[in-house]
Amino acid sequence: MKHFTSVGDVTDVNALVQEALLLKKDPHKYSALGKHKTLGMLFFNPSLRTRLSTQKAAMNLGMQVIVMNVGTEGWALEMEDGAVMNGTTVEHIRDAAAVIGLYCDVVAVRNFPTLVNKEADYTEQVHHQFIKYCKVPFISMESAILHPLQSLADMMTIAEHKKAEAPKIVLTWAPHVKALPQVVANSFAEWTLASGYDLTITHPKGYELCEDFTRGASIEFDQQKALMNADFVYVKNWSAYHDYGKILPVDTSWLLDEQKMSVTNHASIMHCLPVRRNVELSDELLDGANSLVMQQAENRVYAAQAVLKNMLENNF
Ligand code: SN0
Repeated sequence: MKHFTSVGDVTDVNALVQEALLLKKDPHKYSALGKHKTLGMLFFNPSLRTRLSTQKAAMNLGMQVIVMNVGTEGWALEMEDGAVMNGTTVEHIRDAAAVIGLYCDVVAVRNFPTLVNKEADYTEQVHHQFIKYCKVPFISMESAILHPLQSLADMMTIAEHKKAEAPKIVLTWAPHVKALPQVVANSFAEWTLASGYDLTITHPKGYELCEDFTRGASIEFDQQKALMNADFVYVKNWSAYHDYGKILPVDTSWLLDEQKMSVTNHASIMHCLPVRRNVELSDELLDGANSLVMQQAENRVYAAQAVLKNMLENNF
């Protein structure tokens, strides 16, 4: 693959999952592949797992890594082509990305949505400008709408823990104190469906996601009904997509507990982290025997490694 921005960049999702699982068994097998190749990681937003796991993945392949918090440490970047830059932006993405492309063999960027400008967010303007001007293979470390490295790690985790060929997977909305992106939910839906899994999405009315990512899933507004016989329950908050970026009033408690989970098929609990404990997910479930959150986090390394390996093999 040249770029990794969504499930659409992957020709065979299952093969990539299997490749990542093989790397997990022998992480240093390809430690010479990335010799003298540099990965540049650029962050407009905070990161813990994505930054450390992607850096570790690159190191396992023998790459060198440059990391920059461009959002706080770089010049204010202008994203609009043709802009007259007499305002607050200092450097055009055209110049900045071109320079970064000279220093790096692979460029990875994290840029969250504004949750204000739906149009700009859903066209992934910042990532597309980087791809256009840096000219080297590009990895999304979470865009305004998708988080493919997280979803690949989630597919690995499901593949490792599923007891049936066709498990029932439920994505449930969870409460939060803040307006969060739809990113993780969009991405999990598209990867789950592309993997051929059965997906039920449950959320309060008004929290419908963009159908481009959920077409093929069942939508159920009754959380308890959705949980019936579930094998995996993926928990995530998101703000409204249609009433863009808003937190809507919700009349029942959507916080999961052991009692609500009793109708599932001893379901595994998943969450991408970071998690607001006892707001999004209870301590009892997060720390319980069915929680897979640490396995998901561990798999982030091998998901990133599978993507980097594919890029190194196919572009240089
Ligand atoms: C991000 C999100 O997209 O939901 C990143 C998840 C990988 N999460 C947050 O921004 C959490 C912020 C908070 O205040 O809890």
